[in-house]
Amino acid sequence: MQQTPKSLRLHIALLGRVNAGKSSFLNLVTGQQTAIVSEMAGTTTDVVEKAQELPPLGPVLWLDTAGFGDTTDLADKRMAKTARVLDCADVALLVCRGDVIGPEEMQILTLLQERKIPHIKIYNQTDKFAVMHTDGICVNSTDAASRERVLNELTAALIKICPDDFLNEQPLVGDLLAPHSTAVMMIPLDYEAPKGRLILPQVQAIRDCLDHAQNIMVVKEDDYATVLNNFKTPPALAICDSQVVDIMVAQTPAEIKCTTFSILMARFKGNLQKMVEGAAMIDRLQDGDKVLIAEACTHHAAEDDIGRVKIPRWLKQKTGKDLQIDVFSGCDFATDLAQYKLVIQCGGCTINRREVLSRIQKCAAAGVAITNYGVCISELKGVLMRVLEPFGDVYEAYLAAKQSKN
Ligand SMILES: Nc1nc2c(ncn2[C@@H]2O[C@H](COP(=O)(O)OP(=O)(O)O)[C@@H](O)[C@H]2O)c(=O)[nH]1
Ligand code: SF4
Ligand SMILES: [Mg+2]
Repeated sequence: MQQTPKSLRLHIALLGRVNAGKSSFLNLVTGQQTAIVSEMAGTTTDVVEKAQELPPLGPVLWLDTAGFGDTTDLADKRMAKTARVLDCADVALLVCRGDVIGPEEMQILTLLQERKIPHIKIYNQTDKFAVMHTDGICVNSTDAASRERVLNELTAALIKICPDDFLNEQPLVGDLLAPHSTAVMMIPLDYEAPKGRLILPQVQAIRDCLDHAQNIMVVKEDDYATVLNNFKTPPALAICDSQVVDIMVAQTPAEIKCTTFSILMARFKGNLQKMVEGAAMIDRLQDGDKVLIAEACTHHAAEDDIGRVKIPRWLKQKTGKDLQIDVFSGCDFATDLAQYKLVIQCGGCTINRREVLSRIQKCAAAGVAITNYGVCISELKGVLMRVLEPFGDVYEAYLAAKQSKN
């Protein structure tokens, strides 16, 4: 069975003090020995991830963390990893020993409040501790027979606190054209294309059109102009890979709206307006300014890598400025963001929407503009305005940002 990608799952963080029973709780709800359980404090070191189908909620990803209150030598490292979970958690479960709310639980509650992460209290070890509170779920994680009751209570509680943008997801493309109209997708198959398949944004866009009763024509770039000519009724939207956006724009009549897969993904999995406002900053870069290319994973960089080679080259050509361009890759985001004028974030195919939003928030807090690869490429190729036409508000915001900055 094809699994839902991690990045599209509801991320649920398990937080609590050491030995509260976080790992035991995970094992109970997944019905498997997913995480190591032990009386020794600090048994869970790295974050343990476990995917599960949790009907009626859908696909989720559990993130089992090291506990708060760990006094071992590795405590700081473990806590840094736990803190990173807060960047991507859509919701959290605070696992308590009985209903004890001590300093560790208070620390967690403060962190969750600061980051506006909704949470549920799990009063665990109810076989050992009497629980006086009623604002959570009472559990004995060692009692496998209680699994069904706990799952029912848990899913009902999760549905109540689940962020609205997760339950009522922004369509990827389906809201941009009418039912029964047609989208043309231009998909180049260069050496970077994976063998024998399409990449996730392309597959998701096709699926989203079908979900919205729309038709799709998929073409390679060489046939695009001919296929457009053959339509009796022009297509409602053209979508292409960012790398060929200039070819698409040059060959698409003005009355047909067009955009890129990256721009669709930036809207679906983040905040397109912020990314577009960041791109408007490119015109204002000066000699000596620092730009950060932020890759969300440590992928194998190709010789002509888009983030490490092409974007820096185009950026220097377009601005004519002597820019200092740093590359930062991995799930950590650079800490000293304030030194940069602009952050250019990768497509973030391995991270979820919440983590993209966390990165946008961190940039806002540091007063740094942020854009992403796809939006930046269209700006550097001089076609961003054209490919933003399908998005009324964002198009206006881009014009305003350009005017205010020139
Ligand atoms: N009696 C009882 N023991 C539990 C319960 N939950 C966890 N434990 C025990 O508490 C210890 C710590 O559990 P663990 O899941 O590793 O805690 P974590 O550090 O929060 O992940 C283990 O010995 C578990 O068997 C519970 O509900 N009842
Ligand atoms: S787009 Fe970002 S997350 Fe996806 S492979 Fe590239 S660097 Fe990794
Ligand atoms: Mg554990």
